[in-house]
Amino acid sequence: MGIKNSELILNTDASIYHLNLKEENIADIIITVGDQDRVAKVTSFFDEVIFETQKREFKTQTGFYKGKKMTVISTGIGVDNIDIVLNELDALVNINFETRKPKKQLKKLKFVRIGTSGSIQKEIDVDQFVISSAGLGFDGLIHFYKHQNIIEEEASSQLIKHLDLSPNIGQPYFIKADQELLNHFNDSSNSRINTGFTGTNIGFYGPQGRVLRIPLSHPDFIDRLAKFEYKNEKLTNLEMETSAIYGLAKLLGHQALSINAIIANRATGNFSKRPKETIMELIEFSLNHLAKI
Ligand code: R1P
Repeated sequence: MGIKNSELILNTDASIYHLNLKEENIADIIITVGDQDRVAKVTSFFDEVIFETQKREFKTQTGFYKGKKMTVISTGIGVDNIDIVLNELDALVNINFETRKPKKQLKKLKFVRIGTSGSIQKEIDVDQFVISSAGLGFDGLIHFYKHQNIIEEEASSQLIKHLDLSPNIGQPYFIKADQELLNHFNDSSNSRINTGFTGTNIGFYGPQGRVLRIPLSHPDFIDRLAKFEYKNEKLTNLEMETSAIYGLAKLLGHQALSINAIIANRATGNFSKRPKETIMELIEFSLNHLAKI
């Protein structure tokens, strides 16, 4: 018996439930962005767009950039949406929708997130780019799946000790980027590129140490994160998707890399004066590297 209708949900046109996509609609290279309006910004560089659809916050366009087929999809905000996007895109290529069973020959997709983020290091200022060598998940998503050997145990336990969070917050974990993609994008001749650990949390305010009106349970959270070092690498930035993309991509056998435009610096209190331009520049940088893959 195949996967039940309640678990692998298909629409009446046989597209997958949330994304409204069929296998033939997507490329093997997938660019994820948070903001649905960023999809068209990415494809504004394309030679042509051959497919597009949208359901809820999940907008998809597929086309060609310098002759290479790519799909751009918006995930909306947060790891809960990443669970949907990664699982449904994998299902499109690796589950036979007729038999409702996993295919024998599994396909490997390349995921590149082009996101925005806040730096927690003074020297990584606004308008810089950060490539995440690892995602640090505070979300717990990965623990709902059976997993082995995908968490960097030593780094995670050192950080847990260093942060000393109350037990009701849960235990953060490091998951590495795909090494091949990391090497490909890590352009040392480009002075805007930084690499480091990216913290992924389940909220924008308290979980990233921001105070508007509600005081924090751990007021020194960001300071402690900024001081953490493991094998000469620091926690560079905070956002809301990377660790989940890294974790699910590893579990499903895909490659993933997250690159973020720094639009806020939490250490100096600055916000970019040209966030739109910086994001466009990161998109161009990412596309040019993807074209050479
Ligand atoms: C918060 O403003 C959102 O922006 C960042 C965060 O990860 C979160 O999704 O990324 P995106 O600009 O890619 O959405």
